[in-house]
Amino acid sequence: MTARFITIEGGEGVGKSTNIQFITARLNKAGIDYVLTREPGGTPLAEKVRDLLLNEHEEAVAEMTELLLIFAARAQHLKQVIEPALKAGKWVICDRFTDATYAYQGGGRGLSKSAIAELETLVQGSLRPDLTYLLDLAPDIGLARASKRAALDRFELEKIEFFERVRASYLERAAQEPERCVVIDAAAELTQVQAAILAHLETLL
Ligand code: Z5A
Repeated sequence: MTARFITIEGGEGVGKSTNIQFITARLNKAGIDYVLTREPGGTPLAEKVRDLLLNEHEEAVAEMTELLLIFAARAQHLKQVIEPALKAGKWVICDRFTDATYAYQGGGRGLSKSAIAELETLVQGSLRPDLTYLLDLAPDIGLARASKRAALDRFELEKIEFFERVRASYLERAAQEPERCVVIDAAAELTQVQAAILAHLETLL
């Protein structure tokens, strides 16, 4: 079976972690060899960059610094984990990838999408996900779900307008690439969300 690079995207608390567990359980059942990973992070060095990105600092983090840190972590992740796995014929299931950069740094922070596209090509070459599940949910509901967990990180401290822009950017990208992006209504009951994911996933298996 051809190696597949699948990403799961969406705003805070949309259910990415919950549904990734569901997806990998189905892959296990099908006997598919896969690597489960996440961004920012996925290697020891990239996880250190993740800490820098998610934690608050004494100085404000400049938008461009944030963008470059994200791509620095991604370069390491690609080299150490994603590319070797795909080369070895494994599937890669990744919790967030470059769509998140277009959504958060592009839509949320207002950085130029052409600058993001240039870095995307520099760091990834022609590598893009084969398939992306975008879990779509109104930010107020997602943030309420997420707030039940640990302390808020640096992104979660942003105002609701930031997350509205993130959501709009995700939906815009999904509309531009409908053959890659499957938009799932994450406001539905979990069983319904998982039924929608499964209906699509089965077509790959
Ligand atoms: N970031 C960036 O800016 N640029 C980039 O390029 C990349 C990332 C790659 C990483 O956070 C941060 O990095 C992120 C953007 C930035 N911003 N923040 N924060 P992350 O991905 O690690 O964390 P997150 O987005 O905050 O994810 P999360 O909080 O872990 O949420 P989740 O995984 O999507 O949700 P969950 O934990 O599966 O579910 C949340 C709760 O809702 C939980 O109690 C579930 O049981 C419940 N749930 C799930 N589904 C349902 C349904 N359908 N109904 C009811 N309740 C549900």
